[in-house]
Amino acid sequence: MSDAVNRAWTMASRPEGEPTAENFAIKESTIPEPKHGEILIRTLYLSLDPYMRGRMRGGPSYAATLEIGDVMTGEVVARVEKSESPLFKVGDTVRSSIGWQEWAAIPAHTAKSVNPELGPVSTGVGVLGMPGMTAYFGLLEVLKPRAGDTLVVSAASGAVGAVVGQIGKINGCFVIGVAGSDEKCDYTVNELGFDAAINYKTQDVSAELARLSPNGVDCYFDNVGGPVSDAVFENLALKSRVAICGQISQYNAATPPQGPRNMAALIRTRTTVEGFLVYDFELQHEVARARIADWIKDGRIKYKEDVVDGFQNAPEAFIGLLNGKNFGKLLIKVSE
Ligand code: NAP
Ligand code: FER
Repeated sequence: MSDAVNRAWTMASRPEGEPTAENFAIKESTIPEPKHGEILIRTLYLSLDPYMRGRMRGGPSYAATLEIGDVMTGEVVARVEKSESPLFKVGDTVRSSIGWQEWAAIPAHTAKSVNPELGPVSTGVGVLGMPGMTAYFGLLEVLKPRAGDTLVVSAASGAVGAVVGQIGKINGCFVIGVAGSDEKCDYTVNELGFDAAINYKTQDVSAELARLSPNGVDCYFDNVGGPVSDAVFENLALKSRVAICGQISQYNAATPPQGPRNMAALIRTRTTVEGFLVYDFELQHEVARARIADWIKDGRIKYKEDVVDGFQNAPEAFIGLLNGKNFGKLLIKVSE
């Protein structure tokens, strides 16, 4: 890689169904010079997240969607290489939504500082970043679990799910994870301390939930939708709560999503279903970040990162994320 060239991944075409390599194209440009009030940053880690599939689709969203030729949306952890601002000095680590890009000159006030004392800087877009915040607020502010509640979380070994289950344990819940392989299930139970896990690819999720929690599921943190959610809906407890965090099983659907199919199940149980966005709680993120950092130091929260080396590998890794190939928070390591 030449240091004189900045590379960015753009959306070359809109995917129909599962994205393919042809939907992405590299665009090269010269590395910019920061103007007054700007900083030049170099990406260390690019965060790959499921929401990016939605940006490629177009249609209504809380955020602008991508047009053909636009740089792929994304947040990076980056190092300040040049500074024309008193806000940051060379060598500082920041977070910024510059997209899938190696370098950028940005207004310094738009960068968020990453505190290296809280943990490895990669965690700034992982357990201490957007996914960690999502887990914290979706669980504690949307589901509001009580000690003794049964909490089910789907995509349980992933960036969000792993944190949900562990905060559930800290709050005295009986935690059941649902994940797509035995290895991921074993990890949630043996490493993260979940009470049980169900492999939705090989087990009957509804029957397993009925066996593990005969009094029903009080809280369901839904990351996936589709058949896994159908199975959970069959097992809800009276006055249960469902937080709709994500519906990843539907993101590659070529046709509009079908279902949820068994809404009638919610009548008898008087269930509340609530969607949320991590940004709804933005003003409280710093408090959550500090608490999660403390729990990591105390050994009460563990995290796993799936680090793919090389900027050129971003599209392939992203396609894998939508298929369950990642095991832990997916990151691209872009530079040292
Ligand atoms: P992740 O769990 O680290 O990775 C995605 C995982 O989804 C895959 O590893 C795979 O795990 C699972 N998956 C893929 N296809 C599936 C399918 N058809 N059925 C069931 N599971 C499937 O990703 P994450 O970053 O933590 O995100 C998890 C969810 O949270 C996503 O739906 C995302 O959109 C959502 N989210 C929402 C917000 C918000 O503000 N509302 C913020 C962040 C994330 P398995 O191998 O276990 O299938
Ligand atoms: C996500 C899935 C969906 C996410 C945001 C959305 C921040 C928002 C969707 C919309 O605006 O329609 O993982 O993460």
